[in-house]
Amino acid sequence: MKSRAALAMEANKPLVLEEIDVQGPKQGEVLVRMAATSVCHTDAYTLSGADPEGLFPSVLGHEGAGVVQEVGQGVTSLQPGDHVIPLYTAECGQCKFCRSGKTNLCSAVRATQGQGVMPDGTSRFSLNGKPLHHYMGCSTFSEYTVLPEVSLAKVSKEAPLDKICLLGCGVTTGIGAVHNTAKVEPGSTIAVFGLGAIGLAVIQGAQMIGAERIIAIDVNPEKFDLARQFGATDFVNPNDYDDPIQQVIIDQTDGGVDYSFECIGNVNVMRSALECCHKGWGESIIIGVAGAGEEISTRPVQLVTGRVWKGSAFGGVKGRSELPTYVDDYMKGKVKIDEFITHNMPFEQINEAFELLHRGESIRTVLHY
Ligand code: NAD
Ligand code: AHE
Ligand code: ZN
Repeated sequence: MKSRAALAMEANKPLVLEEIDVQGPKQGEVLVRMAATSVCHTDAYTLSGADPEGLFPSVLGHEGAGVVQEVGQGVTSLQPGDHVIPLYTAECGQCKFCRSGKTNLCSAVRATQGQGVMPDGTSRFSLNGKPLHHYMGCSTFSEYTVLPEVSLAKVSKEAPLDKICLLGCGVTTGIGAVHNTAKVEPGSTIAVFGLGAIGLAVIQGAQMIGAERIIAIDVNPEKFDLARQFGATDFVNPNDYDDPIQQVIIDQTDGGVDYSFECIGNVNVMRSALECCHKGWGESIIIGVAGAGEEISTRPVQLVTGRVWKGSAFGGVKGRSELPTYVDDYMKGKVKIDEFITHNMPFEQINEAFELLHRGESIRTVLHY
């Protein structure tokens, strides 16, 4: 079938709108019509060429929601008409990772996903007979996309797809990092570096848990208003200080925070986020994604004296089992999503959505098919 799509033809160039060919679902696969997709900073990162797994030409996009059109042979858990959220972190329930009870990082389709193909090693997308790569197992920048069954969470049909698409990455990642990875306790003091959708979702998660002080840090002070609405109590612009930002936070918190979250993808800030944690128990969670070849460093004494460095992918959330509850919680008013959506546009304006994100003018732009 034909599908409207925005193609990443080469690094650092705008996406190109094309009508592509999409093959039907094979064994264990599902064809989905996306209703809406948003743009996460990770899409911009891969398009920039900094992602060691970035492939061109490809169909990017991983934060979407849609409706099942057709299922391939052997698919038992989904049927046409089901409402679904694509998962870049699949959940097969059977691999060593899924059975461990220690991680959400399923291994069922991760290797082929990173190679931009379906689990059988081939692509379902093509343009003029030439294959296009899939992306993060989702490729939500095509109206019709094909995913493995294990990469789809079935959710309530009551929920608006053009809102819950944000649960495909940003909102879930931030809330999950607080609840599952850090396991923040009520009364904690936390620092959040970077106030895009991820940082704001961390703030939301921390407020849900009853954190006492939530320090919001960004070099763009325009982000502070929204951070306050989500529950931040303190606001710091590193550019307002001569001291290193970790020292500023330590001075403001009687020795450091209980938990910090890096939501930018800057390895220097990752160091600051670790070092602003309290001696003896402070934990720093890396959520931001850094470019190829970049490395983190700190003095080992930072860890010897009790600080802990951790990372979080998709907030440690197991998508197929847990996302339906996030959707229900949104419908009950327990999880905020609408507040992240600063812009709505037709899908064809997707390059504008990237520009807004780069200029720091949007939190999330929802693109409607
Ligand atoms: P965003 O661009 O909307 O937000 C980033 C924020 O960081 C901006 O407000 C910007 O002003 C701020 N910032 C930039 N440099 C800064 C600095 N030196 N100090 C303080 N603030 C600074 O991005 P986003 O969509 O919220 O994504 C944030 C990061 O999280 C990206 O690296 C993205 O790839 C990553 N991410 C990771 C996961 C995961 O599962 N680990 C999931 C989603 C996104
Ligand atoms: N491709 C990059 C890794 C990128 C990365 O860390 N991705 C996050 C999700 S970002 C969503 O916006 C993630 O889930 N990582 C776990 C995984 O399995 O990749 C690289 O460096 O190769
Ligand atoms: Zn993302």
